[in-house]
Amino acid sequence: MTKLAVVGATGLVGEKVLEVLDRKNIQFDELVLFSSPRSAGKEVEFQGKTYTVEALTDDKTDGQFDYVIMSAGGSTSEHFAPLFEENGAIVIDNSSHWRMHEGIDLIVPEVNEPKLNRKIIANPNCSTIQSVVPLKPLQDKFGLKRVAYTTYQAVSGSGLAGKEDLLKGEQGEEPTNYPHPIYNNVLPHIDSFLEDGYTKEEQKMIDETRKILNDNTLNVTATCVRVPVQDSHSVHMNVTLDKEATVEDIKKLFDEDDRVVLVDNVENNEYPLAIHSTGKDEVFVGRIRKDESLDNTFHIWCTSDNLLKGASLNAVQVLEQVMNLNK
Ligand code: 11C
Repeated sequence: MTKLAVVGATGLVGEKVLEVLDRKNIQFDELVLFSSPRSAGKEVEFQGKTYTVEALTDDKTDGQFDYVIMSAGGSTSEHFAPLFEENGAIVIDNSSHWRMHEGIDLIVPEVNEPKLNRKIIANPNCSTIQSVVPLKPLQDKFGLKRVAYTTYQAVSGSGLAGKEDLLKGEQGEEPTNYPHPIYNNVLPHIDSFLEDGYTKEEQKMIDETRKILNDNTLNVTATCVRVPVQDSHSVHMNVTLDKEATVEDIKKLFDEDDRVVLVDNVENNEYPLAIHSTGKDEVFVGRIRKDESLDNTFHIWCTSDNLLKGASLNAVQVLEQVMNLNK
């Protein structure tokens, strides 16, 4: 008998988690849906059954859960994930709270496997997830020396509030989520600023890339930018390899690797696009070029659906991975 809880079931990511659980036909016997007190009582349809969403309270963590997927923000995860863990569940957490904690696995199933020293597994940041998927085959074949990211992130990364700000701008209204209008604009600012001038989002990409690729000495830098796009993040990666490679070597590697989809026919204007990534599970790569200004360095353009591979799909893939480990 397998019992699963989804926390944050009525949020943008939570709704997608339910969609992906259904689409991938993940097998479990009992499902409980939790939300904030504000959304408690809402009814949600799943596989022909109506579920009433419950407010999560401390006593409900003792519900004999085997697995819990949480998409409810950092402070909820900080408080409730250890309670679920103490009560025997494996928790897959979408927030940034636990990612860099010692002993907590930070997992992208195409790249690494949980060690389960703790029963909380962190789902990485959406931009990091789609980036490490193509970086892994490069790391294995050629070694990585340096990665410089520039991101072009969709407003759905900020949840419903981000989508509302874009809509407000379209209607000539002032933003309420971002500090400036996102409509007709580009904001070099995601999450709060740190003392060194980087944003938390940039620091997350740097730290999480090193942790997932298991290389604390990898040189990584990032500039994270919000663009007026509804869904799907685009990431430019400037990657310096250890071993000599050509553009053709990299294209061949990506073409033969199931973990990414190569779209790179510039003569037909074909390259990865946010609008083609939305609603798809895959990570798309293209515009592979040599950076002639540095030794053994390449440009790569990468797109993926931030709510799917960047969040819900990755969480459900982690669930499948741990269910298989537990078999
Ligand atoms: C964004 N990447 O687009 C963020 C959303 O660390 O899980 C996810 C934040 C996180 O705003």
